[in-house]
Amino acid sequence: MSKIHKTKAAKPRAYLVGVEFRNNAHKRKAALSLQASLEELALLCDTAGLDVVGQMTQVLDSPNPNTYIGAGKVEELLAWKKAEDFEIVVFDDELSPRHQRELEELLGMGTTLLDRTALILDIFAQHASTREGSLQVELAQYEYRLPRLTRMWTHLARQAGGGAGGAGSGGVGLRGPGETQLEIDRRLIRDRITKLKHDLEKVQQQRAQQRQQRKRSEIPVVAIVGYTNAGKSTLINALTKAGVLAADQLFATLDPTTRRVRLPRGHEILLTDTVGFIQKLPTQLVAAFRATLEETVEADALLHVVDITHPNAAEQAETVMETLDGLGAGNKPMIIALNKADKRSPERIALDENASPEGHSLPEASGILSEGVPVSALKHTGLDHLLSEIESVLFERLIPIKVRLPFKAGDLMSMLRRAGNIESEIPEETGMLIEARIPGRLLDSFKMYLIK
Ligand SMILES: Nc1nc2c(ncn2[C@@H]2O[C@H](COP(=O)(O)OP(=O)(O)OP(=O)(O)O)[C@@H](O)[C@H]2O)c(=O)[nH]1
Ligand SMILES: [Mg+2]
Repeated sequence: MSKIHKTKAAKPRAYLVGVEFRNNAHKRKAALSLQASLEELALLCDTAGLDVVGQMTQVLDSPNPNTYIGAGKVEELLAWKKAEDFEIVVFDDELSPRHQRELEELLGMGTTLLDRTALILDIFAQHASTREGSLQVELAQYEYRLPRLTRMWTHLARQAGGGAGGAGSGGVGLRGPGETQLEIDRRLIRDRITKLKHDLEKVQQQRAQQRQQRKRSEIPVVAIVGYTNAGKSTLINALTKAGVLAADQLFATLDPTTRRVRLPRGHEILLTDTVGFIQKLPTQLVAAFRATLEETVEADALLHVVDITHPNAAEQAETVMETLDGLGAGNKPMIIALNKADKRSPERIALDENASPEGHSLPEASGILSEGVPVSALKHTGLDHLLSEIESVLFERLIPIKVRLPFKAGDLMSMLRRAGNIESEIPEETGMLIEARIPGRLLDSFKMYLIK
């Protein structure tokens, strides 16, 4: 195919590279197989507007110190570049700054090298719609780029300078004695990072205040969590007419939306839809999105939405649980929605039941999924059952707890007497050792003092 036929509207052509390590130290933590992970990478490319034209894989003991993949594989990659005429190469794992540099040099100008992290950051940048969202993504992007800054990226530094308090008007007169352009670029980016953090802090104070108000209103907050594209936004729309964008894209939602929902037996909750998770979620993103993720961390309970029709539903649920643990939200009361039940035709279920263990992962294989409520957010089925389950977890079913409450926590003591069942109280020097049963919505209030 000749370049002459390419129009401006043609999507950039991308080629994927995935590596599996035999050596345990380099093994991926995520449970997905190499092929499943590359399929997900292709979806990420699709969401980012890239056209995937091919992929290569390699099994290695450990990464090549210079080029990540072996020298022979680099040759093969260059040959494919000639044959397929792609302008972007995407690695499925995060490349170190050194690997990035070496590979960029070998690929030459005119080929952009991305890794999974850069791709996810790019999608977030495209989808950010609020000021807070944009600030958070920009911060994550600069944190990612700073150690990887090469001459190729000096234009980015100039953009960064533009926002750093007027310091960036061409950089003329800024150059200190003996400072190279690269050093100036690094400094401008560091300045920009400082400024972004400062701006974010201000925006986030507001959010924290709103959350505080919600807490005081005593209406329990349920955060919808789940793998990206599981149907979280479709579900909040079905339950509340929230009007959140739902799309067959990864990371369609970045900014939290909260709506009030009345449960079947009359209790009320606040339901929050927020950003989804994915395996190998970039650490810079988790750090930058701390405020957004607080919505999840501070919730009274979690509604975990699983796309039960996905071949890797169990691994995805596992990834979500791991991410929640990492955020310190792993022990909250959880209601599981097995979504897209409308897609599970009888044939499909039969297929799943005969699947080999490493082929289609049976969702049932993952313990938590056996307790889920089948729903279809799209067709509005199972929703009453789901709401009823939420109501019972938050308000009706009692959870046994053991807490050491200091005397100064008198408000919690009276909360226990009012809404819980106290089973034993043992006075100690500084407080009370208490065994009680409480409704799930109160668990979060006691987490500081929890023994069991
Ligand atoms: N068949 C079927 N499709 C669904 C269902 N729920 C959601 N979908 C589709 O799944 C895709 C993703 O839905 P979203 O609601 O945007 O998913 P999300 O979890 O909010 O995804 P992100 O915000 O991108 O992380 C959309 O194309 C929805 O139409 C369902 O119950 N059945
Ligand atoms: Mg969404």
